[in-house]
Amino acid sequence: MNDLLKHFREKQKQLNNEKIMNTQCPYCSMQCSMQLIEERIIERMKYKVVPNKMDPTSQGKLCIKGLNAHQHVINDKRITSPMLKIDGEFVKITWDMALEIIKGKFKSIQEEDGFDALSVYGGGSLTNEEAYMLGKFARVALKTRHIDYNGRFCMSSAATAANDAFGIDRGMTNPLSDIPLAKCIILAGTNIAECQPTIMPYFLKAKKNGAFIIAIDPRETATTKIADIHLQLKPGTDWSLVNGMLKVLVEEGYANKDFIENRTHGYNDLQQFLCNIQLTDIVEQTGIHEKQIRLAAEMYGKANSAMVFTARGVEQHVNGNETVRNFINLCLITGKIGREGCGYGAITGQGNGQGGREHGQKADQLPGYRSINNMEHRKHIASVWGMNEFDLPSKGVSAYEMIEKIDRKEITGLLVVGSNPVVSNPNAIFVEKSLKKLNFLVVVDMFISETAQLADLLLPSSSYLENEGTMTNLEGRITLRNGERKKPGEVKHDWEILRDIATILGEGEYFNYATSEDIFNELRVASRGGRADYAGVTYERLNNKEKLYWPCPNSDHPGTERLFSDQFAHTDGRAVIKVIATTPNREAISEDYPLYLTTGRVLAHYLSGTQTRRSSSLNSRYPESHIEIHPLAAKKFGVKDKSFVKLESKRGSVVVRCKITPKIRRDTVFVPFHWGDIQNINRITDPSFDPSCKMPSFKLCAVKISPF
Ligand SMILES: Nc1nc2c(c(=O)[nH]1)N[C@H]1C(S)=C(S)[C@@H](COP(=O)(O)OP(=O)(O)OC[C@H]3O[C@@H](n4cnc5c(=O)[nH]c(N)nc54)[C@H](O)[C@@H]3O)O[C@H]1N2
Ligand SMILES: Nc1nc2c(c(=O)[nH]1)N[C@H]1C(S)=C(S)[C@@H](COP(=O)(O)OP(=O)(O)OC[C@H]3O[C@@H](n4cnc5c(=O)[nH]c(N)nc54)[C@H](O)[C@@H]3O)O[C@H]1N2
Ligand code: SF4
Ligand SMILES: [Mo]
Repeated sequence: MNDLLKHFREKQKQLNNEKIMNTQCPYCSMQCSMQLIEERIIERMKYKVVPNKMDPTSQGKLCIKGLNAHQHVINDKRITSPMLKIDGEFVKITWDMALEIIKGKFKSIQEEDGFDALSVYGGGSLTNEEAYMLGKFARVALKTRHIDYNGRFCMSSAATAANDAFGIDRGMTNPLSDIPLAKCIILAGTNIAECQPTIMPYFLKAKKNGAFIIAIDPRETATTKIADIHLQLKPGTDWSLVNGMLKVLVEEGYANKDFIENRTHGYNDLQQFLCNIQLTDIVEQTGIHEKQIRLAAEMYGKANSAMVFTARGVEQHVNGNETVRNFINLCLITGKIGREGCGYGAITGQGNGQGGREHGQKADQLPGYRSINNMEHRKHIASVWGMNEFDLPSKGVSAYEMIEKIDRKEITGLLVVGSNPVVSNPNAIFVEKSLKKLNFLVVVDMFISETAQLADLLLPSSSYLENEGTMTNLEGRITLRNGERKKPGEVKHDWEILRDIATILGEGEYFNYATSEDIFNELRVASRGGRADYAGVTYERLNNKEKLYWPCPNSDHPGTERLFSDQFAHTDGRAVIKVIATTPNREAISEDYPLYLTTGRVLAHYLSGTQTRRSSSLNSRYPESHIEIHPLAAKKFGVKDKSFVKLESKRGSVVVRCKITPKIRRDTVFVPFHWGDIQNINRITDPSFDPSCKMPSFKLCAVKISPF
């Protein structure tokens, strides 16, 4: 640029009142970074989004959601002051009044119903600092055991499986840069093309390098299109399909004897079990041809390097944990883990899906991935928090179980921070009915979501553009998001709200933070020595653009890009192979309910849709929900393309637009879950859950369909 041009540009910036904000997308686990350029042209604001070419994860790419994320931030429906419900209407009040009301209500609930009658419900969009603080707030300021978060519905089965198999749970065991090095890739129940779009170039590069890609999904999606083989199985049968692949791998000599002997336990039992199962039974269970099972196994077995990825398609089932274990078995019996281009990844979902599950907003957990039932862990955290370990409450119950407790009036007060449970919990009609029984519901949000509509008190929270803090991406890499935009109106950051509530409850001394960095520095000490050790991560190192993956135990430590190179995280250094033999007890199809329903996402919307339905560019792409149904099933049940249809399960019904497509199995229908009210698909989903981790069966229930 010559000097004259530079001068013009500077003048233009001043005249136009241009503001450049560095930020990160608030949506998925890729956490793509970007600049938002806000320009005032006379009275109108103009926005331009520029991807960050230096971003080591997104490599200068953004998807449609990232490009339009700011639209919800500037939406005039944002709540900008506390609001109290009076005679069914929300009325603006001051923060002082709001805090006084909270103090009065919380104290009376504690006195009348006990400390555990108050509960806290968090989310994976919160920064690490806020997730950490929420856990501390529940235990220290409210003295309740009842805290859980939406990650229960997201990562819990994969987390349990990884902890049990490897001794540690970090979504991906390898950095993204390992993907192009893999010669075979399994994508099971993951629709990355719509859910983490900027990860796609890594897989396309792998394909260019000769990788054989195996996709496992009951539907053909933008992701399965890149696969060399698509196993379009019956929903909920992945565990069995993998048994077939394991059997072929063992019989064809692909088991890695050295690796099994030196680095694992449990192979002999698996080998014996596999001898006794028949591929013909697996073909029957899964609907996948034997030739395809053999081909998938052989391609995985003979590849020098290979990676296995799972996501919610295989995880959100009553046996999600076991299904993930079986996918991990593939890596363990072949020794394809802990090396370049070899590993496992549960592709995390929310922006801070990874960090949000490490620092204590889960019912059984303390910061640094510590356990609340472990005496040593309790002692460490109590000392960091400056309290007596015996005053730390014990383990609470999972998110949906908290709703059940609310229904039974064992919990009478609830604080929701960053979730919309009325849309995102299974069996939503029951959830809404239960929340209405609460004595006091406080919701902290940017909008009046379906859950916020039920609140007694609403507190306005800041957006991603305004709130500084760290997020941990799908690789386990910690990123620092700036918060350069001024908060509108009376809005506060979640951490400020929690600090102010703690203070009015008389517990302010434990929450004496002035910045998010103050909280992070305490988190570092709390996580020190834990499984998710952040002790060596500092704002300074992150600002200097160091690429830090946890564990990072001290400030000289470079962070851990690839896990399990020499040993696993169990005390004996070995991983555990497990036989997955049982048929899960899931809702079966019948004459009355003849179709399988599975649920998921579309590219333009995010989760319960609170944010993306308030973004004009995103909402115009998908203004309403739809059902994908096969042409033969549509004919059988007399439903027409583009018409409204009624979909019913034992629990309720929804009305959605019919989309006839040959891309889905004949026995299965698919509905996304981004809408509320009569289009809320969770009105009909099955709340049965995996006993080990309490993951509900979002991906499978029995339904019937009829014209509306
Ligand atoms: N656009 C968009 N992106 C998102 C999100 C969003 O809401 N919208 N949410 C974020 C979050 S929090 C998450 S957790 C992730 C979720 O990311 P994904 O898990 O990839 O998304 P889903 O669409 O829920 O499910 C993935 C696939 O599983 C398939 N599936 C359903 N049942 C089965 C089954 O029984 N077996 C197999 N093998 N596959 C099955 C579905 O057909 C679907 O294509 O996405 C993140 N990214
Ligand atoms: N049927 C079906 N149901 C599902 C799933 C499925 O696949 N199928 N997937 C499940 C999964 S994986 C997930 S992760 C859950 C997610 O479901 P939810 O927990 O409901 O997630 P969101 O829609 O992101 O809700 C976040 C709410 O918090 C607000 N919010 C966003 N950021 C912030 C913040 O920083 N602070 C505060 N205070 N508020 C904020 C948003 O405006 C929104 O109202 O849904 C689950 N439900
Ligand atoms: S939604 Fe995910 S892939 Fe898309 S821009 Fe945001 S972080 Fe990146
Ligand atoms: Mo999720």
